[in-house]
Amino acid sequence: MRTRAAVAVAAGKPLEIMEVNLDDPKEGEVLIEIKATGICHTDEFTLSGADPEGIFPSILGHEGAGVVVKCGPGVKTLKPGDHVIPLYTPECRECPSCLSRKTNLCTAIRATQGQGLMPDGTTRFSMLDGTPIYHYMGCSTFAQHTVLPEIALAKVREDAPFDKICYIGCGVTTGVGAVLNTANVEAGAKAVVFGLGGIGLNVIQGLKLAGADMIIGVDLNDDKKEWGERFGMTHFINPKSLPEGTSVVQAIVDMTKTPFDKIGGADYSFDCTGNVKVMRDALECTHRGWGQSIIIGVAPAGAVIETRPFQLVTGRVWKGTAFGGARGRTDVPKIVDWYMDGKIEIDPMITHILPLERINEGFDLMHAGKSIRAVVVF
Ligand code: NAD
Ligand code: AHE
Ligand code: ZN
Repeated sequence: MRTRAAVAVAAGKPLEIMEVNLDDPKEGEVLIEIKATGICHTDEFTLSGADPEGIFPSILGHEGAGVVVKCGPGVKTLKPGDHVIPLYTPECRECPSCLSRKTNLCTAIRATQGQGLMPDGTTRFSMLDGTPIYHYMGCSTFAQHTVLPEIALAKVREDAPFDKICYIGCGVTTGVGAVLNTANVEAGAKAVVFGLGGIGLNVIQGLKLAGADMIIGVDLNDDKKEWGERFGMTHFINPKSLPEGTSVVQAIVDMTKTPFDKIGGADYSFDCTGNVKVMRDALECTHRGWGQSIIIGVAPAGAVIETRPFQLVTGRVWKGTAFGGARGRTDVPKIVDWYMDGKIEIDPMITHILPLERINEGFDLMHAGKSIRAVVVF
């Protein structure tokens, strides 16, 4: 068939809207009509050329929601008409990782996914002249139709609006899950969130759910203060506004001291910037003996994190999380329920709705710090 897509033709170039060929789903695969897709900073990261796995031409997008159109041979758990959310972290329930119960990082198809291919090593998309177009994160939601393996689709309830629940395909689950699954934050905790964008605000929302007492937000953009407060942030720091000679680490340590605890430091911190210097601050502002820092941000090719090993010797813990530690087919339908039951918010974070033809404006809004999530509707 033919479908419409925003194609990443080369690193650093705007996406090009074009008709593309899409082959039928093969064994174990499913053809989806995408109804809505969010634009995540990770799409921008790959488009910029900073992703070591970036490959072009490709169809980016990994935060979608849609409807099953057609199932390939052997598909057992889905049928045409089902509402689904694509999963860049699939859940096969059979691989060593899934069976370990220690991680959500299913390894069934990770190798081909990273090469922009379906599990059989081929691509379903091509240009009208036959040039292959690569898949992205196994999802390619910047297309009106796409093909995914059955294990990379979460079936969700049919009364949930596509233009909101698409955000559960990455940002919401990543932020809320980092708090509840990865850090396992307890009531009364003091936490710091670095970067108050589409992920950081969901970390704040997760911290509120977990009953954290002190939620400090850090961002270079003062507009994010109001945004953080809207979801439960209790204190805001703009590192650029600190008095000369006061580091962001010192400011956080001072804010978290009490008459009883004169050491200070956050119980938990979360990096939602992808900046390795910020990651270091996020670790070093946590409490001696027990502080945990969770890396969510994705850093460019070649970037490395550093700290004095003494920071770890003295009990701080550095962790990372992908997709908030969520097992997609199991957890995503529950998060959709949380949204539909009013337990978590999504609507205010969807700041812009755009047609596919204007998708590049969504990237411009992100660069300008003017959007939380821009969502493309088909
Ligand atoms: P975003 O652009 O919406 O937000 C980033 C925020 O960080 C902005 O508010 C920006 O002002 C702020 N910021 C940038 N540099 C900063 C600095 N030095 N100090 C303080 N604040 C700073 O991006 P997003 O969609 O929220 O994504 C955030 C990061 O999370 C990206 O690196 C993205 O690739 C990554 N991500 C990771 C996962 C995962 O599973 N691990 C999932 C989704 C996104
Ligand atoms: N391709 C990059 C890594 C990108 C990355 O870390 N992606 C996260 C999800 S970001 C969603 O917005 C992830 O899921 N990582 C686990 C995995 O298996 O990719 C690189 O550096 O090579
Ligand atoms: Zn994402």
